[in-house]
Amino acid sequence: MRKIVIGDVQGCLDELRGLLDLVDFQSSSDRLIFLGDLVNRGPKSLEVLEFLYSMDDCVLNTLGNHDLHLLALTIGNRPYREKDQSMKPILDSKNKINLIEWLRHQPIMHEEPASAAIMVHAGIHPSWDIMQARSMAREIESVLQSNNAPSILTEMYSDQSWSPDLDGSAKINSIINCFTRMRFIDKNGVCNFTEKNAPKEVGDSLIPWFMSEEMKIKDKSIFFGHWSTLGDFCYKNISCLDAGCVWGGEMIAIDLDDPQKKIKYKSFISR
Ligand SMILES: [Mn+2]
Repeated sequence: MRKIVIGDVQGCLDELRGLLDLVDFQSSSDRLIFLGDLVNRGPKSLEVLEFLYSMDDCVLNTLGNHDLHLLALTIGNRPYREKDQSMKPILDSKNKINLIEWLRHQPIMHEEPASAAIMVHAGIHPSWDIMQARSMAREIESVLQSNNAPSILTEMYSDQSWSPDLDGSAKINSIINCFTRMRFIDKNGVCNFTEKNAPKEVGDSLIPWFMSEEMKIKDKSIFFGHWSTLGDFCYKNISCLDAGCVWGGEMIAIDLDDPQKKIKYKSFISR
């Protein structure tokens, strides 16, 4: 059984179908692991969700910030705004409840033990070891699937960084931010959620989370998306698979058995 990992889709259904053709995807024997941000900004968010929902038994998605934003608009109390318009067809869909329930039951972090691989949308805080990362992920997943989900989803819009002394909603917010929004940290491990550029355009005061000398998880491959300005990028055994398809770049897939080989599909969107 092949395990195929795919970077950010963001409503780019046509490119996703093109990429699946390129890798000769077979739903009867292959598994797809998405790195989050299935929806928003691109032209066909509803169609992407419907397509993946229809293949539920061979698909999983590590939740991204845009996926959580969709949950906040539907089961949370986040008000709809003009910039959410690419997700309006989902909000108006007759199938909304099924699609949203499917999405809210997806993991925050996924592991493939046979490949010693971890998948997350944005990152894992360098100070977390694997046991801590697992327990944080399970905590967020159980909250998202609980009756507390509406308030958590409504309150998650903060730039709360990770700190071991947090508790309550500040702790929940910080864990969600690390898994789904993190790019840079400072030398004290404090997350910066505003800088979105590539590392070479950013001063020395900020480093990518995965380059931290404090990085506790060293013996596993980590695959993440979210960082389109970083693009197709590897550092040691840590790989970014978001090459900004929705911004006119490419969508990337890898087979976990041969992760060095990137399969790329050019976006139909012009830059
Ligand atoms: Mn993202």
